[in-house]
Amino acid sequence: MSKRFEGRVAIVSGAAQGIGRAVAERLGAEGATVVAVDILAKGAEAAAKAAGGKSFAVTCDIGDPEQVAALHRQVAQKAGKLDIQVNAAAIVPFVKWDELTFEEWRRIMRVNLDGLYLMCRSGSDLMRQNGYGRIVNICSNSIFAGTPNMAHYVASKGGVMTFTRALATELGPYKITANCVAPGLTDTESVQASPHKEAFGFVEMLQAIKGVGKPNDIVPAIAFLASEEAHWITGQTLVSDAGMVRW
Ligand code: 4PL
Repeated sequence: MSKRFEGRVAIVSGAAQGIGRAVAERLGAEGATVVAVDILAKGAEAAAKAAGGKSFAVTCDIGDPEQVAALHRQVAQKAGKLDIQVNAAAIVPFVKWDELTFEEWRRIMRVNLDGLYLMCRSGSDLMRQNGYGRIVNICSNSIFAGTPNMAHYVASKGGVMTFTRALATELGPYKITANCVAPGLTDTESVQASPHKEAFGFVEMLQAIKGVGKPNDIVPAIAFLASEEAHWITGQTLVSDAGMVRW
């Protein structure tokens, strides 16, 4: 295992499960001090332990401005800096169009888009003190496919992509990159807990390369964009979905 993240401090949100958990483990294995962030306290603790070294957990609802501010204050105090932030925290809903309400729309926007903004706003303020930074936001190939039963999620992830473009512009002067990875349907706890799990066969039919996507299939794209050598790439969205969408 190469050690691309020795000496780096990396926040991973949504670290309790799924793609976030796999990223936390990989960054830790490659030498990073991982701040494992999740609203699920036990899961965040387990992820920090799995990441090893001086990694630690912070319980945080990313939709709450005060909790996000407190998170970054704690990182500054305990780790002294912030080099990398992988924003994987998101809610993956399954709601039939006829049952979608404004309240449900807002529940998803609050975390997937408002929460991402809050994390990037205060995380990048901390990175600017470094003159270095890597932000990797987790998008979804559903923004290209228009995946059913999650119109609000698709809208939130479209916002993730376009916000990341603007963020790249704003943070370029500080040598901070901001990019997205857009996974396809992936075998995570959130997907297994929802009717999305019934879609694996259909999704596989559309993929250029056959198989069921696992969190560790997505990790390499994220780790690359989080690495020092990806310095010439910013504002981009990299699709990692075995070729389900290719347009
Ligand atoms: C193709 O991001 O990208 C289902 C559930 N199917 O969350 C997703 C596809 C889902 C997706 C997604």
